[in-house]
Order: sequence, then C-alpha cells, then structure tokens
Amino acid sequence: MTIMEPRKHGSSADGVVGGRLSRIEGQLKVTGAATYALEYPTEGLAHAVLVQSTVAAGRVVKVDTASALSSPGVLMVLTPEDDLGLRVSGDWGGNPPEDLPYHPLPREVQFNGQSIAAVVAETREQAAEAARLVSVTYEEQPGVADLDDPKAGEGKLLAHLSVAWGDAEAALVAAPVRIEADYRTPREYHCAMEPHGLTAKWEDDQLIIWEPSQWSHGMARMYAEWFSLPSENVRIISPFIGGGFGSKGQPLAFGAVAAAAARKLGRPVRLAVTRPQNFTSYGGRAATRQTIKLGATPDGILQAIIHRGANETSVYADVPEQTGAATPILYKVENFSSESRVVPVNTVSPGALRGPGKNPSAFGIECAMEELAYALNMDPLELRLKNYADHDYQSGKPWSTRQLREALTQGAEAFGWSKRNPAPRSMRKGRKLLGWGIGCGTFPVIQAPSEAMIRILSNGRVEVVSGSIDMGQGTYTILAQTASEALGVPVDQVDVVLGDSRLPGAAIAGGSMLAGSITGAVHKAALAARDELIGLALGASGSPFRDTGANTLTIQDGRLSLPREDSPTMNLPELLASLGRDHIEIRRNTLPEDLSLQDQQKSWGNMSRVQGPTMGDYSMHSWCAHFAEVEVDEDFGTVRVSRMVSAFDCGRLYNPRLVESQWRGGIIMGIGQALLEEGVVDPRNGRTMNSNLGDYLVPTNADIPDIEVISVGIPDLRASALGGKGVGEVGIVGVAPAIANAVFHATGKRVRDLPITLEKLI
Ligand code: MCN
Ligand code: MOS
Repeated sequence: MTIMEPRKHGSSADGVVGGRLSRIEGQLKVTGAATYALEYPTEGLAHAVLVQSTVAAGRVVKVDTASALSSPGVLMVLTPEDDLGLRVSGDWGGNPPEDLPYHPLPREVQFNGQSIAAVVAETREQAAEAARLVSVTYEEQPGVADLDDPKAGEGKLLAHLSVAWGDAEAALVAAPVRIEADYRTPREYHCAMEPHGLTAKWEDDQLIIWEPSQWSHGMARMYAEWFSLPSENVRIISPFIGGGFGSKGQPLAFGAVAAAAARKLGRPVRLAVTRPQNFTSYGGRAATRQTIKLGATPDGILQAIIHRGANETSVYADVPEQTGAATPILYKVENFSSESRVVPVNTVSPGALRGPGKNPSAFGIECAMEELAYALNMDPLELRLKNYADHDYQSGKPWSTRQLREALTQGAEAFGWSKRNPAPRSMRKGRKLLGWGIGCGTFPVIQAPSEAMIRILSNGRVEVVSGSIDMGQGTYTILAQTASEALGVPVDQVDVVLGDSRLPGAAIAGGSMLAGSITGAVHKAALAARDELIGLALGASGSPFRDTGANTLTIQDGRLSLPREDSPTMNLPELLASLGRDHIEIRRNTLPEDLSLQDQQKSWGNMSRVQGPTMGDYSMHSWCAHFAEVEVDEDFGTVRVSRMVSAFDCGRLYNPRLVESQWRGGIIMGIGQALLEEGVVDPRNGRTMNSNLGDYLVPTNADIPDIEVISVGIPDLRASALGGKGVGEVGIVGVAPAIANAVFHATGKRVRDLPITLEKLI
C-alpha cells in the first residue's frame, strides 16, 4: 500500500474536477521511488523460470529433468507429471467455475510457446540456466498456424453476434452504386513497458500476490478459485503498473505456476515472464479479415451495409475480435447485416487490446466509406455528414449524447480539410506525395459499480481509499481532484491509496469504464463525508458554530465556516481535536441499496453488474474523428505520418491534461498499427517469430508527428455521475483507416491489409 502525496502542480484551479493537475504519482515514477511487482523485497525468495513448448500441437510424452535438477541452486522442476491440485476458475462474469482440475503446465500442447514446465532455483540466473537443460519429448500433431493456413477453414459462426435489420441483400442489389472490399489486420501485441510477472507468497492459507493487475478484486477471486479458497484469502497488491492495455485483467497460467510452486516449496516465489514469453503468455489482438459491401444512391445516401468478419482464436476458447462492432452504429442505414466468425488456430487465446472489436471494425467500415466516396466522386467528409446517424439504428434508441458531427466539422476546420484536392496523387510537398484521410472511431460507455472510502485524519489530511487501479491512465490524480472538489479541501491535502484487493471494490481498469465508475463512488463518499463533518462541527462541544443556530456550514480551502462574511472558522485538525477523534471514515458504494453485505462483496470480483451501452433507454458511446496527413516517398515506398488532428466527444473531461495524453497515446498506438505492428507466424510450426521489441516494431518518438487533439464533448449525466464518457480506448479507434485513406489519397494505391509497409506500395 503506497500513499501518494500530491505536490503543488500549478494553480488551485487545477485541483478540482476539470482541472489540468499533473499526475500526482508522476514524481515517484520518474525518480524510481514507485515499487513494481517484481521489486518487493521478500525474504527467502526463490525464482521460477518457464519452459515453453516448441511445437504447435501434440502431447508431451516425456520431460527429462535430470540435468536441470542437478544444476546448481535448483530447488524444484515442475512438469505435466505434477498435479498442482488446482481447479478451473470461473469467468469474468463470475459464473461458477466448472468442477474440473486445472493444469497450468498441461500435457496436451495447444500452441507453440505454451508453458509446459517450470524450474525453481535460488536465483533467477540459476533457474534460467537449468530451464535450458530441461529436455522435452513430444508426440507432435499437425497444427493450424494462423488464419492463412489452408487447414484453418472459414471457422465457426458466432450466432449471438449476428446483427440484421431491413433487407440488406435486396437493398444492395437495388443500389445504383456499390463497392465491395476485403480488409485484414494482423496479430498485434500489447508490448507494455512492464512485462508480466509476479511475486507469490503464502502465509498459512493466505496467498499474497504482487502482480501488475488491471482488476485487483477480479484477479483475487480467480486465484482463489484455482486454489479452492475464499476470495478474501487472496490479496493482490498492485499500486503501480507499467502499462496493461488490456493484458493484465486476469491471472494467467504463469501466475498459477508461481503460486503453486510457492505453496509446494514453502517459500515465496518470483516469476518474471521474459519479453519473448510475453508474446505467448497472453494473446494480443487477434488477426482479422472482413468483407464489407456498401450500396448507395448516386448522391451518396447509404442503402445497405453487409459485413462478414472473422478472427483467429485458439483451439480451446472462442474469443471474438468483433470486426462488426462499430459497423452498425457509425452511419444511418435502413438495411444492415453483419456476421462474425472465429477460426480456431494453434495460438494462445487472443486477448483484449485497447479498443477490442471497435478497432479492426473501424478499419473496415472507415476504409470502405472512403472507397465509396471515391466511387461516388464525393468528398469523404461530405459523405460521412450526409449519412449521419440521428439515432442508434441497431438498438433503435436515441443517443445519450453524440457530438460526432461537431468532431467531424471542427476537426476538418482545424486540419484545413477544405484545401484538399480530392484527386489521388495531386498533392505534393517537395518530392514527396502528400495524402489526407479521415477515420471515425467510437467506443461504448460501459458502467460498473464501485466503492470508495474517505478518511479524514487528525492532521487534516484526507485519504481516498480504493482497490481500483492506475496503470498510467490517471486514476490517482482524478480521484484526488474529485475528493478535493466535493469536500472543499485543497488537492495537495489529499492522499490517494489504490491497487490492493483488501481495499474497497472497484470496476476493472478496462473497457474504459473505471474513471466514470470510480469517480462516482468517490464523489458520493466525499459528499457524505462533507455532510458528516458539517454535522459534527455544528454539534461538537467547544465548536464556534454550536450556538449560532445555523443548520449548515460551508467547507472551503479545508476550513469550515458559516455561509456569511464574518463567520468564525475551524479547520479539520481543530474539528477532529474538538471531537477527540483520530480519524473519521466514510465508505460508500454505487450498488443498488437493497443488496446484502455478502452480495455487495461478491460484486467486486465479477462483472455481473456491469452494464453495456444500450442497457438503459439510451445508446451511450464516445466518438471521434481523426484527420491524418501522410508523406510518401515514391522511390522508397516509405510512409510518414506528418500531421494528425483528432476531435473527440468523450463527454465531460475530469482532467483535460490526462485525457489529451490518453488520446495521444491511443493515436500513437494507432500509427503503430497502421504502419509497423505485425506478429509474424512461422507457417511450419506456429511460432511467433518476432517475439521481441527489436523485431516487433512499435512507434518511436521519431515516428510521431504533431498531434492536435480537440474536445467537442458535452457533459453526459446519463453516462456517469460526473458527466464523463470513456476516454482510454477511443483514441486508437479510427486512426489506422485515416492513415490508410491518406495513403490512398497520396499514392492512388489502396492497401487493405495492415500494416502499410513499403513493399505493399512499391
Ligand atoms: N478521463 C477523464 N475524463 C473522462 C474519462 C477519463 O479525465 N471523462 C481520464 C482520467 O485520467 C482517467 C483516464 O482518462 O484515468 C482513463 O479513463 P477511462 O476511459 O475510464 O479508462 P480506465 O480508467 O478504465 O482505463 C482503462 C483504459 C483501457 S481499457 C486501456 S486498454 C488503456 C487505457 O485505459 N490502457 C492504458 N489507457 C492506458 N493508459 C496507460 N498509460 N496505460 C495503459 O495500459
Ligand atoms: Mo482495455 S483493452 O479494455 O484493458
């Protein structure tokens, strides 16, 4: 548990909701004072190193551990022979686990890079050396390498993802103007700066785990289910995370191995997943392919959208990367049909990666819209505005708020879109071809309950306490601002304590749902604390307000006073002293009132009370419009994004400085997706060949231009207590199509499979 003490960062106006306060934990991070999961000192620590399969499919027939066991410092080698005594855990929704054994080091190999053995030794170096000596014999079976493998087939239809209204087939045939195109996106990976790993320690039947987590309560529950323990026996500690991007929302096989090894050995065990092992310990964004057919009138009114998509999944779980997620809600259309398939291949199950579903979906529909614009000889901005969706045609519900028109028009204005010559290859800068393109994006508002505690200490400091997570997105800071404003206490008097499953429950830092959810709980708790303080101050013996007949007080700058000029005042230390209390504690949650305490506690470790964007009377989403400029060198085929302007509707912004950083971060990842990122699979053995940051390219500073971001949102009080919508993911959605569209405008070449690398342009 770490206590964050905000320092002065600019004026006091920065400290309230909507202020531009700098990250309050920033100094701890840049000075190296913040402690990460693998840095906790633990006495008697042993170190585990994973051994991973080198075949895509088959059976482990023998693991020869003799030389590893006789290697210096080795304490234990775990193989598929060892029954670790684990049971399968439940899913995110908290649905009861199947009563089956769980083998994190399985005998059946399902993908290349699967963990099948682990060596535990006194030091990490000794474990790594011995892991090289473990020799595995397989009975190999033919595997399916990836989506392009001829053995992969067309996959399974996921009927629950099919969406249709009107008669799309008939409307398409009748449409005077039609386009049809196939789009593809490759495997992509999170590449968080902090790799996966954990330190696991048992104290009797209590399991303590230091592991980067996007969801402390959910992970505690899932670990507990593996070990057949009550949830409260597992404690996840995760105050700082070096990025997650969707990869750290659940415990993974290596975590089960480390915790089981610690139990077997009777010593704490640390397991650091190496960078290459990160690529197969949790899946990245699945490779996708999709076909989009659009029909329109000659003046550009959409008549039909037909979408057929597929993504690769593993052979053991059907994980959709829903390429039809944005297609039905971006435009007004009376005839629509979408179907999604999953294609099992021998890979680790794909995972959630910033903007899952919406991201590849926007690549398809936003490229297709520009292809239609060219077929119609119409400005792509005009085409988008012409087909503006006045409500959600999929659910039939009105939008809660949708400022996408403003995003398109204000973004276009700031970018200078009206100066565009529409003809491909018509614009130049020096000897480079210049291209401009648009891509829209969206991400749903997901709502979840949360709980928070406010503690007022006798020294006047205020603590905001929550088990929620800050993986860099800004939770610490916005919670200090929320409490400061609601309580009337300066922000540098507020400390924020996060990242521990022993603390009050919270939504996952995922699905862009945490900020809206946890600010609601903190706001509620802080208002209750304020009322409590005022009540106590009016009644306290020796209180200057006691005989004034007043029935309320104001709190400003940490001082209580009557709402009049010449009022006596009292600060928080004085109040607590007069009450003889060393602290005051208030806890509030946003669950329904009538839940039993037991049901309340259960709610934090599962998502049974999470609400999707159309569960109420409205359809609620964040929106954006990206405008990209590229410079293409015709001789070398190199593409550089030279300018981006992006306009967003994310409702009210709790902290615009942090939001702008979130948006830019998403856009930078989108530039990587458009031009660089691609997991390359060896077709012979299903191995991820570029499983390191030297070969799997992500953008560097030199790849990133000026990025101008604009907020066009208005407060949306249906979306959240304070009026904000989700911010963390929408930024990446629509970037890749904006760049692909710009590359077409520059070169006249339409690249429909990402990334847009030079060999596709020459
Ligand atoms: N915010 C705001 N006003 C709003 C909404 C959000 O000021 N109306 C700001 C706050 O600083 C808040 C942040 O934006 O902390 C993100 O809020 P939100 O959109 O609710 O997203 P979450 O807090 O749920 O964070 C998860 C989200 C996801 S799902 C991914 S993936 C992602 C992302 O955040 N991974 C990240 N941003 C990331 N940023 C960093 N640095 N590292 C990651 O791994
Ligand atoms: Mo974000 S991919 O939902 O963690």
